[in-house]
Amino acid sequence: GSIKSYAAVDLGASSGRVMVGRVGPDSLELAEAHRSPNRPVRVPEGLRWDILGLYAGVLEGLRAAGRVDSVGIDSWAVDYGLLDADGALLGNPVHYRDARTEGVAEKVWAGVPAEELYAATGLQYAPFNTLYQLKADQLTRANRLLLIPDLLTYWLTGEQGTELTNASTTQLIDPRTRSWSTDIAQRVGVDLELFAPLRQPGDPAGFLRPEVLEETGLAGPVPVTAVGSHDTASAVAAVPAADGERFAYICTGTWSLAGLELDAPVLTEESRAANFTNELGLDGTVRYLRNIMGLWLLQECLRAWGAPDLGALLLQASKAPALRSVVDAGDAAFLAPGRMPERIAEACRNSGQPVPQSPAEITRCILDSLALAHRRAVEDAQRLADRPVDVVHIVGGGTRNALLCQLTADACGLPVVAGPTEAAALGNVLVQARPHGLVRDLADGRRLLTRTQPLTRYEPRGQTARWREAEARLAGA
Ligand code: ADP
Ligand code: LRH
Repeated sequence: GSIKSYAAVDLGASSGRVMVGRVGPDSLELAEAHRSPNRPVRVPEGLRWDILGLYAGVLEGLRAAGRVDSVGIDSWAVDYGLLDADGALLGNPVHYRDARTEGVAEKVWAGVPAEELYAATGLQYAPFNTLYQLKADQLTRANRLLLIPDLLTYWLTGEQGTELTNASTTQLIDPRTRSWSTDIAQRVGVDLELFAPLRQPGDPAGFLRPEVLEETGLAGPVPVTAVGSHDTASAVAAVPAADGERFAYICTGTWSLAGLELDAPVLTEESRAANFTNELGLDGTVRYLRNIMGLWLLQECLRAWGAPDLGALLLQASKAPALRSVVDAGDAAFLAPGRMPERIAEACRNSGQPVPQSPAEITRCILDSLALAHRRAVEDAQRLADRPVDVVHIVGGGTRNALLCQLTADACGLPVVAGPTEAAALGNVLVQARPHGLVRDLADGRRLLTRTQPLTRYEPRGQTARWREAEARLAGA
């Protein structure tokens, strides 16, 4: 028939899900087939992903999904599995929040200055960029590196590749040529032979192996399609912007990724100093954005408080005094897990602000701080790229947090359009629908989204002076 079904595997840092998208010429529906929490595991050697548990969840999800016309996988960026010469996984993939990369970047910069790295790759500095992780790893037995979605694709199909949007987070890609930076790789001493050949979103990535068909109860052949395998690339592809709209986006989940979609990278020294990244998007676009700690801050507090009811807590937070204390939600000091309520309290104390006490007060501090960081990123991006915007789109799990959306509208002084919640899965589905002629390109996919997805609009409440004051308070701290 003219309606096709696609399984979108979307692995976020907080949960892994398999969604089923049904796409017709003028319809798009998404349903959840399977979801399970993604819990990193701390073992004596460090923080690891439970990659076998995640893969088991993928198989369970495909079984629940039933007959589909193809499968696509996206996940968080930068992390990878290493394979030996026989293609077997060498140990559990290391979590990007693991401490092994401490001090590694400085060593790399001794050989290739940070300025040159940025000019060549356009990538923000983060301790976990694949490049730094590789310099921290023992690679003697490694024959192949597969980024997380490529690893799962390999397990499903037996075929190896390196999908481009996610490859752009390794710090080994030149965003102008959209290909490997052989110069940087050589100078930092990374062997590009470790990587499988580049794949473009939309490329075929093989078929489910017979064993996978058997385990999932599916009838073959079931093709796997390379999608924008970086979850943020898929999420940005599902920003429901109207034709010609001048928009900024914020992908909110464990992280907040806030910025602009551009057609060329911004590689200036000013952009580097502001720690903006140029990651690759669909159809030749660049995702020019800043990483903000995001709802991770709240997730970690909830974990410390024994998982209280989120809805009730957010209601209390909405009644707590506004902008009493703010912390720098862009600060990498919040990257590691553990003791989050205490760390937030310490940051408030050290900057001479009132120390939030109750969970409601701490939650309010986090949401005010996130909205403030959203404001700064949206303003900085417009200035650095010389591209003014009229509206901010929020997508991802944070769209379910109405307080965060309203505060972001207030802080930015711009209308916020919130939704879809499962943007990464929708972006994943829209790319799979391309080979079937149901979606032509980014703009076409966005037209379908604006017609089919429920969106909520938040108007700014005209309090920009208060946000400016909070911004100055943080800058002066
Ligand atoms: P990731 O893809 O990084 O795992 P998600 O996009 O799934 O993250 O977003 C997860 C976040 O969404 C949670 O940390 C939580 O703050 C928020 N969230 C999820 N459900 C709700 C809800 N019912 N109300 C408010 N916020 C929610
Ligand atoms: C969000 C995300 C983000 C990366 C981080 C490691 O899930 O992919 O874009 O910076 O994880």
